[in-house]
Amino acid sequence: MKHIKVALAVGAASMTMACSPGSEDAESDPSATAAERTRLAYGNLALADGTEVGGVKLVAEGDAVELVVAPSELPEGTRGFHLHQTGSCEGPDFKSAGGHLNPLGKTHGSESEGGSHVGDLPNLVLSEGSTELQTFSIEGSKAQITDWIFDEDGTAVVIHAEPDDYKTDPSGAAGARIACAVLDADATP
Ligand SMILES: [Cu+2]
Ligand SMILES: [Zn+2]
Repeated sequence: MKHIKVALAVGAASMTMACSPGSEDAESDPSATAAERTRLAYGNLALADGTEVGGVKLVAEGDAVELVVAPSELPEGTRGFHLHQTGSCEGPDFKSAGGHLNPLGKTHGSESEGGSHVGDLPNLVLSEGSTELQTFSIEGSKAQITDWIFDEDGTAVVIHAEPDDYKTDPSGAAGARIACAVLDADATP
């Protein structure tokens, strides 16, 4: 009997040990990471001709809100990247998305004196064929940001042809709008 008890104890110990690497695996598994975060919205990124070029996902982790970009077949380059004030992506110019999301009435860009817009994000740097996820922090509390993003007319995510210079008001001199996604709280990837 004593031998059996020892064997059981060893068995239990090895099960516990087996669980530890298991939970580390879970942390590196993107779907498990997504489960720890709350998904607030999703949007399909489309070019002017309607071609889908990936997706964007708005997630909350505690009180922090992040925008995760999953590019797919986006042209390489360094590109202005913003939240725009209207959740509308009518091609080919995507003007329907309006200006940058700016609920606090600031000027454009982190290098401007009265900056920056809530919707101002760092340039999106894309290499050829990259599908690597890129994560951007949005400034503000979760309650504020969700109020701003899910206002009556919604919010869009826009990718531009040129880099944002982080100072030219109101658009960062980022040129044409080449891709757009509407953030939809009910959409799924
Ligand atoms: Cu923009
Ligand atoms: Zn701006």
